[in-house]
Amino acid sequence: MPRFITIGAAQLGPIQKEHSREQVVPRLIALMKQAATAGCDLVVFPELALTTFFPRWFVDDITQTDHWYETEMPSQVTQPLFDEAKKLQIGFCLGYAELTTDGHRFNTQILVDQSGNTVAKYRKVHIPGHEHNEPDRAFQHAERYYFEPSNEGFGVWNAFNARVGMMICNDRRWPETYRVMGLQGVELILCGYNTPIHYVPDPSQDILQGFHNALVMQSGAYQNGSWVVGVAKAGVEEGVDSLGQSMIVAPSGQIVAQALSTDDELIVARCDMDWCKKYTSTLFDFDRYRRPEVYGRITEQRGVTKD
Ligand code: CDT
Repeated sequence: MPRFITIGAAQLGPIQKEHSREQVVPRLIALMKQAATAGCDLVVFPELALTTFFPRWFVDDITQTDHWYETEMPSQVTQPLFDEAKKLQIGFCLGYAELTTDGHRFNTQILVDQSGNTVAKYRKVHIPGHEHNEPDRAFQHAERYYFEPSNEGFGVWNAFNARVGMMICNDRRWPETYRVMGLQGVELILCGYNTPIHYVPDPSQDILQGFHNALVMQSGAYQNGSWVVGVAKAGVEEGVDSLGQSMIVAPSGQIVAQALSTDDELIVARCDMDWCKKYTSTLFDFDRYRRPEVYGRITEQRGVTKD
């Protein structure tokens, strides 16, 4: 009996600095309603979906930035999203900045089921960018100042009648991310991202951003026999252009749906979780073919050694 999940990737256009959560949440609800009309069981929103991508500014006193973070989820302002999900019987995945009661700051993504209950929380593991102000840059990417890396790793949860994992933005560039989930039988990986196009120092690399975005998610999907849903916050936000090209990738590595705009845009695919087996029971039958005894360096060392 095939296990289909109809999934909506709800790309967001820019959220400017002055846009409040009270303005953003109705945008998310509008996309959620579109997804429900399209028959979606689950709708996926981007990384830091409630605010502008604030790590582009450096502020000397981090406590002055608390307003960018959520201290509770749902909160009064995000509760309508949970209520709408319950009413429409649709699940969702949402990225936001989390400030815990004991003062820890994480880049977080949650999975909420069709009853409006949070069933999983993931905190970003690979934190890119820099931790100090770099005034020579046109804009900052100070994620390492704003967020601590999670040590909780990559969980996989039973949800939506599938094995579901999550990753956030830069995580998608690392093969280890997918493989750790692959080893837990993942069938569906949900990923929000904010990818500035002009961050790379060599401008000739700008045109490769879209290629690399697709490359990592397509290869991660194929090599682990999993669906991957990558969802962007796109367009020109506070003068910084960010990649769109949100996509849904099949376990074959093929892109089955892709956003065309850099605005709020929903793309949809009907995803058969049993397609995963075509890869995980043949070429990527881990139990049969993997050789962990010769992969020790992957966990034993961080950087390159040449001796
Ligand atoms: N948000 C995020 O992780 N963005 C990174 C770009 C970082 S450039 C320092 C990405 O991998 O897309």
